[in-house]
Amino acid sequence: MADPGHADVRRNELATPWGRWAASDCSVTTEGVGKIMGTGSDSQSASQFPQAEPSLGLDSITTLIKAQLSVNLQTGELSGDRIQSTVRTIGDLEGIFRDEEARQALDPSTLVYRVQAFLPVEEGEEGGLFWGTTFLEPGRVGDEYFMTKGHYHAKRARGEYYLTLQGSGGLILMDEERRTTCEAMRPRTLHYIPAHTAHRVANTGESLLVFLACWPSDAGHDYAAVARQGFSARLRKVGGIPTLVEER
Ligand code: M6P
Ligand code: ZN
Repeated sequence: MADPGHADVRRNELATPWGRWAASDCSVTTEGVGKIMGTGSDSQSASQFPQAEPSLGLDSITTLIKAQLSVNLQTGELSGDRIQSTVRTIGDLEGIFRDEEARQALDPSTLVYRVQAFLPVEEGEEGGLFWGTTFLEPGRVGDEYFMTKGHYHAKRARGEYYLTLQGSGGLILMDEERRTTCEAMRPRTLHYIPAHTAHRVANTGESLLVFLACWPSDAGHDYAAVARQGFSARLRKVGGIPTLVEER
C-alpha cells in the first residue's frame, strides 16, 4: 500500500491519510474553501485535506467559481460553462505563413488548430484569469510547420503560462526588440511567457500537439502588430530538422 499522502500513479489512485480515491471518482472544487468530492464513502471535506500533492493521479480537475470548468488532463478537453471555442483553418490564416502560394494550394477547409477558452469573467476585466486548451494539428505550409497566428498581449505588461500535454513543438517568443527565441515543447514542459513578448506555437511532430494555457483576463490579443511585421524568425523543416530560421 502506498504511503498516505502519496499518489499511486500506476494504479491511478490518490491515497490520503483519510482513505483512497480512484482517479475517476475525483474532482476538485474551489467553491468556498473547497472540498474533495468522491462517489464512494471516502468523500472528505477540503478543510481536512492536506496541501501536498492533491492533484497527482487525477484524470480531471474541476473548479467551481462563478462558473464551472472541468479539464480532462489526458486529452486537454474542457467542459463546463463559459467555454468559448475557436477554429482556425488554412483558409483563415492568410498572411501568416511565409509561403503564401503553398498555403493557397492547400484545401482552405483544412483544420490547423482549435482553441477552447474558459472565460469565467468578461474579457478585458481586470483581476481574472482565463484558462484554455489549444489543439494544433501536424502539418506544414511549404517547409513551415503548422502554427498558431501568434500575438502580443494588447496590454503588453501581461504574461502567460503554457503547459504541454501531448505532442511536440516549439514555442516561439519574440521580445519588443524583435529578438526571437524558441523553446522545445513536449509532454509536461511548462513555459513562462514573459510580459511584452509575442508568442506563437508550431507543431513540429507527426501527431496532435495539445497545450494548456493560463493568462490574465485583461491581457487581450494584439494580432495586428504581428500581422504588420511578423516574427523575426520562423520554425521550418530544414534537412529534416525543425530549425528556427531568421527572416531576411
Ligand atoms: C493559447 C492562448 C490563447 C490563444 C491560443 C491560440 O491557448 O494563448 O490566448 O488564443 O493559444 O493562439 P492565437 O490566439 O495566437 O492564435
Ligand atoms: Zn497570449
